[in-house]
Parts: sequence; structure tokens; C-alpha cells
Amino acid sequence: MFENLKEIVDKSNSIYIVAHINPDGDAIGSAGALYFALKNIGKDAHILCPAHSDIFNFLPSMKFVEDSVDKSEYDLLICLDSSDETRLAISKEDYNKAKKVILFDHHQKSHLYGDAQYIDENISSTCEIVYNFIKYLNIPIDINCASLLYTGMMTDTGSFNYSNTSSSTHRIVADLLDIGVDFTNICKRLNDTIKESKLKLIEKTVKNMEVYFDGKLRYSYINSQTLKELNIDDEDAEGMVNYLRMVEGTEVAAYVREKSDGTLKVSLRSNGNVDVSKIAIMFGGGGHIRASGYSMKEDLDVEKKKLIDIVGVMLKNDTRS
Ligand SMILES: [Mn+2]
Repeated sequence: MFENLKEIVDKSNSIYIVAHINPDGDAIGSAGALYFALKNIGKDAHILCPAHSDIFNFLPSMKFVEDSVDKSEYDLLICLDSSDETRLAISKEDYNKAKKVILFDHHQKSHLYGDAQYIDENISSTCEIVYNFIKYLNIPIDINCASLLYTGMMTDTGSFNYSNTSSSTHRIVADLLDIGVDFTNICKRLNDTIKESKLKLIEKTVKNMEVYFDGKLRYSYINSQTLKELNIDDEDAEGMVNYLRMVEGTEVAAYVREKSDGTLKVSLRSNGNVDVSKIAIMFGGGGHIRASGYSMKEDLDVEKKKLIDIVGVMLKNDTRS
């Protein structure tokens, strides 16, 4: 399982850790936790995280993050929580400076990358995998590491609400609380605090909402101009799709956001009867049964119609709904 990954880590000294762009709690948490664990055994560890929402700034790893690799080569790149190497928060040039590349992830994949991988689609979060790996390496988990692991496990399970939460998730969390994680502070900051601009973004999202198939599909769109006016950057613009999904009777929620560079990012959520990872993979993205995403390749009207048609077919094929 972890054997060959451990061997690669053991042989490496200079190690960069990277997760996906627009990092969520699991990306930030797993990268930070591994950073502290590897530092604690004397490795020359670094975290790459060129852009992130400032809501994560209170976490203990954030003051150590770097934008790029300042070496001509390094032993190992550890990739986390990213179904696709093009979505890693690292330039191609810096990626190619690594002598070895390994990956830990829990997304359904259309293809693999790196020299060795550990992928478990049935596990709650990359943080849960990283916890198991740190235990396997026999590295003691300190409070910084524990807080970061908790952050990823809590955020990726929707505060332990989603079906990816298992008894082992709770057992690990119990261990993390014994180490002293201040979970009320983490939950208050990440679940129960929003900026006023975010409230205004919710308003716009609701205003732009379109409803299809008797309310089974809810769709909304935000353009980059609106995000600019509200002073919301790409990293802070996430999460709107969850409000659409929460509405009674919704099977699939789709939220399209125009990024500052003009690309159209689609977030899909399902209440469980439709596998939205299949839709995302069809369009070149990836994800989980209940949460997935991709980037639109053509213009919005064309791509939106394709999306609505496919959701319509999947809703028809779903005998449970
Ligand atoms: Mn994750």
C-alpha cells in the first residue's frame, strides 16, 4: 500500500508539497500536515501555494507557503488532492525539476500521473489518507499537524455530514481531539464566518438562478465583472453551488463561474442519485459522485445546453428519483 511511497520519501531530502489550485480545506490541510510531519523528521520540506483565500490565513502552515521552487532541482514532489496534474498549483517548469513525483488522492480519475500513487476513492479526504501515511511513517502528530488534518477532514465531509464520513473518519478525529485540536475555532472561522461581499455574491447567485426539470436541476452563473465589482477573488468565489443544492427537491446543482482569466469553471453537486463525477469526466474534469467540476471548453451558451441535456438524460435514467 504505502510501502513504495515510504521508500521514495525515505530516500528524499528536498521535498516540495503541492495541492490543487483554488485550494480548499483539504488541499491546504493535507499539504500543511505533511509539511509539519516531514519537517519534524528533518526533511527539507516546502509547501507551494501561490494563491489561496485569506480565510485560511489563521492555519499554522500558511506563514510557510511559497510561490515557486527556488532550486534548479529537488528530490521529490508530493502532489495532493488533485485529480489532474494541470490543476496543481505549480508551474510546468518547477514540476519538471522534481526527480520523483508521487500522489495521494481520493478523487475518481480518468488518468494517473507521477511515479507512484496512493488513491482511495472511498476515503473521506486526502487528509485522512495523509493521517494514515504519517502513522505508517511512524512520525508523531503534533498540534499543528493535527489541526491541519482536522481542517481537511471536517471541510471535505461537510462537517461530517456527507456519506464519505466513515467510522474510521470519526476514530481519527477522536485521536486529533486528544492531541488538542481547537475544533470550535476552526469550525467558527471556516463554517460560520463570511465576508459581507460573500453575502452579496449569494444574492447575485440566487438572482441568476435557473431551474430545470421541475426543480431537479438548479443552475446559476456569475461573470468575472460581478466578482470584480464585489471585490471577490477566484479563491473566495467558491461554494455558491452548495446553496443551490440545498433547495428542496434539487437532484443536481450546477454553478458556472467566469474566472478573471476568462475561463468558465463549472462546479457540480448532487444529492446522491446522479453521479456528477461521470458528467465532469465526460467534459474533461473529475471529482466525486456528489461533488465534481470541470472547465468549459467552448462558449457558455453551447456548453450550458450540453450540460443541461446530459443532466436531463441522467435524471431520466435514475429510477430512484
Ligand atoms: Mn479532497
